[in-house]
Amino acid sequence: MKKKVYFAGSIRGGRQDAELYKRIIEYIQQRHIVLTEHVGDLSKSKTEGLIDRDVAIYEQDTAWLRQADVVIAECSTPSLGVGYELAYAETHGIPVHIFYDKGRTSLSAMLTGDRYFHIYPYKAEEDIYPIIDDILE
Ligand code: 6IA
Repeated sequence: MKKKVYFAGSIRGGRQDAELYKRIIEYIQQRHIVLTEHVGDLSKSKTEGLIDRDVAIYEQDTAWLRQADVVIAECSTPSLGVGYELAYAETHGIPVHIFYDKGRTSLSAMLTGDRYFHIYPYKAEEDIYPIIDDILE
């Protein structure tokens, strides 16, 4: 069955992993629906947005989170927005799966210490995809 996936990745926290997000999103889209395709949109600048636009972004993203079957987050680049989304998903009972590159990131204890989250430290990008298959099967 097709699942609705909320993919979370850094935007204003820094766009250095945007290409990685794009590849993960495209992988998931082969069989499922990604509600947050813009997270992997390389043409969008991280500073884009005005305060009133930000209200619309917040309203849209939290509505998508409530509808999602699952949240998948790539957390190698720290992001306040992603951290907020993960806690929001937990509060709403949505399963949360978190990936990070253990060679370059030391994940916050607020994530690694929360037993609600499923956390996958990975060594190489190709390790991510079979785990995503298991999560979404
Ligand atoms: O604090 P951050 O900006 O790094 O937070 C990133 C997270 O918040 C992502 O997982 C998104 O779901 C959400 N988010 C942050 N900014 C936006 C946004 N900006 N649009 C949609 N979701 C957002 C509009 C322009 C953008 C495409 C560059």
